[in-house]
Amino acid sequence: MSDIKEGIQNHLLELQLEIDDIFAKGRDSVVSEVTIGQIYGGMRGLIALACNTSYVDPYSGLHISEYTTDEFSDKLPEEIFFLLSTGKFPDRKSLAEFQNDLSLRATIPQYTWNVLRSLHKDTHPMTMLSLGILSMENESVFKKEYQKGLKKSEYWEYTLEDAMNILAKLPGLAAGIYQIRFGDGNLIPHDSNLDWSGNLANMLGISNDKGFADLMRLYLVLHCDHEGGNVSAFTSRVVNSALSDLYYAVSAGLNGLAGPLHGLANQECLRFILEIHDKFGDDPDEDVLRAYILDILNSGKVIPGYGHAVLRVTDPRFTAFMNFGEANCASNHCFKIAKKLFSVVPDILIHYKGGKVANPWPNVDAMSGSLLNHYGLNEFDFYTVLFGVSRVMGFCAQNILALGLGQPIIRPKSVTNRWVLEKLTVPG
Ligand code: FAM
Repeated sequence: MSDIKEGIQNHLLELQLEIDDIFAKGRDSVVSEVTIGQIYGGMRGLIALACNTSYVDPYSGLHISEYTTDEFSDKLPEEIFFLLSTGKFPDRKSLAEFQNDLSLRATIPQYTWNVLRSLHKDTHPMTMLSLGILSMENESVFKKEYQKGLKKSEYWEYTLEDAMNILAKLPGLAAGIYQIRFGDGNLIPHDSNLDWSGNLANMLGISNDKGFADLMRLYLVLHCDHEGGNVSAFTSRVVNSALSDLYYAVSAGLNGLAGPLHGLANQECLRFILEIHDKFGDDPDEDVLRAYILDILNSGKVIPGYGHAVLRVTDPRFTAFMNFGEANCASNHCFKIAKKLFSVVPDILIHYKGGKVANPWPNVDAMSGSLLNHYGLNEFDFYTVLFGVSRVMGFCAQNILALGLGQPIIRPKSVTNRWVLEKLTVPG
């Protein structure tokens, strides 16, 4: 048995013991009540899911297992996937075994390239990523084994197989999409001497600067997971809970990530920064910037990169990117503007609409695009693909653990307006 599989098996036993303890202490205890406002308001704040890969504390941000963003941001994505799915970092031997296994599975079938090359030239790269994964669904090991007859306790093992196959192909798939959509269509081959993010950096063929490979590593680490209730992770879990295999579930999650209020926000952020650069140059005066921000707000638009559904502080992932920028691209015009926005926007949002903005601080997207721009990755439409490559680690880990814990199909109850009105007029 591979070390990652053994690690997941042990982790599942620990998690199951915790759940047994929780159930023994109060299976019927109430931890959250739902208001009518929440029913009509995106279920915000409703505690209705368990997710053990990561959690987001409103004040200290993303934690994977018990590690804070600061404690894992210097790792490799492979180590992060190990942590997400086993609850522990791998030792050197387990990491090498895992990397080798991924390398052996990296080849992408020709029919996937045929599908991607046949699309309209304006197809969004996120559509291509989602379709690329879906095109390989026939390869699902889970599906084949399920058709032969699988025990419920074995579901996670074949889902792990699918996860390994999908993860292994992602850097090549993303880089190939970049070449087909924005380059000359020639694919740079996978190099088994490079690690996962190193391969992505190399196959994109944008920059030989070591800083670019370092940025890809950091990017793929910081976007990996954000607990279970966000649009993409939840979508992926709902789809997989019907035992649609991981290819369907990953593709579905990516479709959610493609929305402008979720993963697409990062491309909006850089567009916004470049607009500021066009209007006011490299070093805009803070008062000019303030007036510009107020104009945008008064026209009813949001300030990209600011605000969050859960966080109530500056996103530690933003801080990690800002530190990277200070060290590697402090003189870049976009980085300088992103930094200046950080000193101007929160104070405006705190007072805007009488304090209605729940979180006036920057999220991860406020900085990431400026760093990509520094290394010459200027095709905004591609940014969410990088986010997606990373976030697939979270989708895979969440689904493996949920199946391993025997979680059932997800099926909350919806109600009609008439039902709600009756409930209000006839309490109880
Ligand atoms: N600029 C202006 N107004 C904002 C705002 C911003 N950056 N963030 C929130 N608000 C407004 C929001 O529009 C709402 O106003 P209305 O009630 O009039 O519609 C009010 O403040 C309360 O919203 P909230 O409770 O603070 O935020 P939500 O939890 O509803 O939404 C976000 C969270 C992220 C969708 C929202 O802050 C936003 O639209 N931000 C800009 C887009 C963005 O940066 N998205 C990135 C999200 C990122 F984390 C990711 O998933 N990649």
